[in-house]
Amino acid sequence: MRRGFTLIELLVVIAIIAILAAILFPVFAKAREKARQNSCLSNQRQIALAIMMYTQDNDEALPDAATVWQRLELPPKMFICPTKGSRVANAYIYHNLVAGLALGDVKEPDTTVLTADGKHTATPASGFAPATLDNVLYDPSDYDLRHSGGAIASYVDGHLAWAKTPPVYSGYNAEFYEGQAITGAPKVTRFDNRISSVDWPGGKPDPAITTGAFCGRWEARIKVPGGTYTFTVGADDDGQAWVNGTQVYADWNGTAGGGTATPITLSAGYHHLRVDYRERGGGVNLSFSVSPAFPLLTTPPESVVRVRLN
Ligand SMILES: [Ca+2]
Ligand SMILES: [Ca+2]
Repeated sequence: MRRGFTLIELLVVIAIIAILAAILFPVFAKAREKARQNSCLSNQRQIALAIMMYTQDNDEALPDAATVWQRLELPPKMFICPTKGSRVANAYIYHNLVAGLALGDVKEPDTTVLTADGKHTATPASGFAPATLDNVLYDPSDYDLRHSGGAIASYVDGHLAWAKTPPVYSGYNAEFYEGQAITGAPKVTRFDNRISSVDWPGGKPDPAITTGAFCGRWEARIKVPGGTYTFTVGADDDGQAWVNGTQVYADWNGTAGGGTATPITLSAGYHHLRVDYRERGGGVNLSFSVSPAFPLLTTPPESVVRVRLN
């Protein structure tokens, strides 16, 4: 006798199919996102390459932020991230703090972002005028964390990586000297993300500095919006700061305290900053601030895990 499916059997089959679908759909969705991510990665690789080719023809200077996107002769589809959707004509951002720099001035090309997944319209923090160029990376809030909770970025050395929070260029060339004067060859040279004694275990900037009396010097090429700035070195003993050779903070009197800040008006663009610190002994306390603050000096140090993609 021919027998059809009972209602129960039919329901069981439907339930099994529903369960399988529930298990597999997220897998399919992830696979689709992975494919979109790969397409985005490939776009950014081409964009980074185009920027580097332009740089080579431009006396080794990176393009400026205002015109970078017009200069890249790439098909428009290269600027579309499939995850973001085709309505956004350019889903990428170019790092403002490397814009216009000579390649040789980028001290850590392997950790310095060139381009990244960005929000269509950059949103610099208030007060950072002149500011609102589209598709420019001003600060970490401009990253669009659209790929698995993170962003893909290209770096100045040519590699690409995914990170939850890609770093923003920020740092100083630091030198440390033993003794009370900044003379001769430094005992330690390194790259610091900020000027502060907070990270110094036992009050020593480096294990190579063994004496209680030592000096530190930090130098950076800073990029600022035009305005009047007040630089302050908080030092328990002595600190001083110079911008383009003009002293903007003075406290080199050999005793605790005693600093005077002289505000300086700076044009928009790049300036040279130098900060000196002298520690005579006892407590060690160093801080540095600029008012109004600007991104180079306020970005937190890079401590993010990056996943290299090429
Ligand atoms: Ca002093
Ligand atoms: Ca001291």
